[in-house]
Amino acid sequence: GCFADPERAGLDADAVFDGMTEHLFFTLGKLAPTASNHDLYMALSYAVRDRLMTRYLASLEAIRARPHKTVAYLSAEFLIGPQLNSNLLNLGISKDIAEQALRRFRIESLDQILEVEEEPGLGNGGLGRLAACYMESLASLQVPAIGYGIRYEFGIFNQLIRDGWQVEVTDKWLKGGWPWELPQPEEACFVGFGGRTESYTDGKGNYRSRWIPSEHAIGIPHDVPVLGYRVNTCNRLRLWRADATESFDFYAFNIGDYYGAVEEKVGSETLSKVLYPNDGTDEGRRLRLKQQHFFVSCSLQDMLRSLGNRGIPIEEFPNHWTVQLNDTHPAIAVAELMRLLIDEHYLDWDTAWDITTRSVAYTNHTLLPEALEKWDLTRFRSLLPRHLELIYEINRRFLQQVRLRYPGNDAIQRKLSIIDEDGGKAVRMANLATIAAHHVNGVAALHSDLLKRQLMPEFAEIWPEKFTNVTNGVTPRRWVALANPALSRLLDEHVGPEWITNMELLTKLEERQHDTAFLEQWGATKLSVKRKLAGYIHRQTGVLVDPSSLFDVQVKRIHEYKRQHLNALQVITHYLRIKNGQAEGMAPRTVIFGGKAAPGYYMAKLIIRFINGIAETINADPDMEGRLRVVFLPDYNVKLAEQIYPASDLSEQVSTAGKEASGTGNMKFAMNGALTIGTLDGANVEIRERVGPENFFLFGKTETEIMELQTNGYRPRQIVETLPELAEALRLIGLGHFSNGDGELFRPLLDNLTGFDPFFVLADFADYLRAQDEVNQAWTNRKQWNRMSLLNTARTGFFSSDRSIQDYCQTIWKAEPFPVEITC
Ligand code: 26R
Repeated sequence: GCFADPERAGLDADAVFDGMTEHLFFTLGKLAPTASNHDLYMALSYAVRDRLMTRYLASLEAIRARPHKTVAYLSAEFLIGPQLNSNLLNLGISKDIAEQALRRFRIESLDQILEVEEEPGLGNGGLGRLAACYMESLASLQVPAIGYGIRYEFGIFNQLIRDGWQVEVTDKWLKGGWPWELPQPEEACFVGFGGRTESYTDGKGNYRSRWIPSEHAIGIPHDVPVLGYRVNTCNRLRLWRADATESFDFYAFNIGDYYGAVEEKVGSETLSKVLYPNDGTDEGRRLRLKQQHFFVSCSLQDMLRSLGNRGIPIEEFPNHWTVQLNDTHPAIAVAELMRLLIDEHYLDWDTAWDITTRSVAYTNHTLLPEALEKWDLTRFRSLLPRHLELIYEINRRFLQQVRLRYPGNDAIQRKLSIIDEDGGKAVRMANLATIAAHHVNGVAALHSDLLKRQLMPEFAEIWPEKFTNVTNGVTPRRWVALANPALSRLLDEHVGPEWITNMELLTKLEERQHDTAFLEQWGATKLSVKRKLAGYIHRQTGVLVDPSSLFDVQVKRIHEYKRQHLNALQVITHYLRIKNGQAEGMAPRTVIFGGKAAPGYYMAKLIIRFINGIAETINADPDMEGRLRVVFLPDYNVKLAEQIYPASDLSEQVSTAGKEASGTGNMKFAMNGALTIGTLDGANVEIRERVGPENFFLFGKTETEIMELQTNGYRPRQIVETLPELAEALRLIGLGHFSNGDGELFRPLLDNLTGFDPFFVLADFADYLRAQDEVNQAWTNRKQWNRMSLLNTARTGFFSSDRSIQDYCQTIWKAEPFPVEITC
């Protein structure tokens, strides 16, 4: 059937204008002559949203009518970024058409309207952004999928820089109204917490357990349509907002104190209030586990309900849903699915376990021990007593198998147990996820290998077929087509527009690698994009940068393992060489940093202060003019990232080998023609293999060498003695040269580096400088550089998230495309 009046959903300029006019008047209550840019943003967004609805409803209806396996992507974070431009692109409303409509409201460029869009910062970094790229690729590949997560009222904090320090500001992304969500209060779910369990005998004489929670929350789904590129498939992102419930005594006992009860309800923090900004270190906040259980329970209930609605028997669950756990944050799903199947749907243990293990798979995103989730046993029991019982039973059955396989090996049992018995007892979420999952995957070849050989060797021995790799990817729609229209035009011309859904076609660019005129055009395109970023930098920081200088960029969360301080030390060396008249042949550089530090991560915040201190000293020094500029761009987010990647010449991927699971920024840089200076870590390894070692600046110790150094005893102070340039840099820092004479400010950083240097910054320093000199050499031969840049774009099609999703579909999900027809 037909889902809407096609007249109302046209994609031409007149139809878009009519849609905007109608929404301005009827939805927003505004008159066109006095409408603000924000009003026009809202009007255009509503008009675009209308045009998603036909596809959205047709996609839902197609699945209802003809059941097909659907991917349920469970993630505590979805860093989806701005929506308007992405939806325009995927619908096929060109910038030109949008501007024709906007001109009738006296707006000259679409950019003026895109500028006012607030982005939902519902993620910390790589993990959340990956989930967003995967949702876009799933829809573009026409695979039925639903993303389940949390609608945080406050996303990742906004970052200000005051006196060189990071200051966190609440992210009120909903304040102006967010037009992309559809609340569905009629599909609300009820979730319990706390209380106790109770055993009873059912009508058939079976012993059973049931949970009597002491508290409840209601989850209200807020659905965000996710349209694929030029297809009818429009999947959804279902984000749960928590509402406090009126406890039962609200009606029964508190009648006399109605206002008191209301105040109590209002005062109780809602579960979906805020995203925890702790990327990397688990602060073990009780509310985090509560949030996790909340969204996971709602999501599983939703999946079971959809089977019920369609009259599908519950045993069929694994044929209709494939449940992917994005790290361990949703790993409570294992116990919650068991509870729903056994306690609420009365299945026996074996049937429930069979359903669970055939449905659930787990992706690991980090090996850092401090980021592996563990929950204190006592607190876990007080929040989820029934789940703990089920986990004990899962563990008992599993350890039974382990004993049979490794008789008398107590150590292996202790290591594999879901319950950590050393020190304070705790529940290990990675063990729970691994035991239940039919597949466990890492996110880059090296990472998956280390996962198998270092983090989980015993699990891998028991279940070798379970462990696999799916290398991460990024969506070329957002990260090339939208972010870099200038490059996209070049690709359209020389490869044909099909590259956007088939990135491997970009290898056709290689035909041009010796074409001087084309390489000049390639360089000119990059320069035009750099000019725009230079303008932004000037407006944001007051620093004037030369667009023709080498743009050397490191943008990502601030973390010691990512080694922004290694880069900062390189900058100081560069500065000293200029100061000492040893900078002959050193090309002008602009070193750009961006990223947020977790608010409780002292060393990361000090690194931000350090970079800003260096920037202040260097940018104020007349000797540096035209030679070196340093910029820290505040509030790095998706919107800013879209400006930065296309304008970069050099991508800094300098993590300690073995620490960065994959990285995805590295892929965005390379696709946009930046060359990488990097270690053999995460996906850098695969990027280098694909672009060719001659088009990649490699440095640093390998993961194995780092391990050896660690076991043989590492003495960073000795390294300082052998490297005069490093010693001089450290001496200046200690004298307060980058902190207005305050020699104490960066003391903790210096002590850390010369004392322990846990991330081997000094161990890699000399080789890093050597590679930076090579960068400088290569940049001097601009034709050669442009050729290398072109080859980076030409050869990184593999890192499209379309390829990642195809891998997941084939090896893990056994899910297939399901084209949606619209019959109007
Ligand atoms: C436990 C909690 C505090 C927590 C720990 C760690 C919360 C969030 C994280 C962030 C981790 C899991 C993360 O974002 N990992 C990143 O995942 C990316 C996508 O796979 C990788 O590219 C990146 O290398 C990895 O650090």
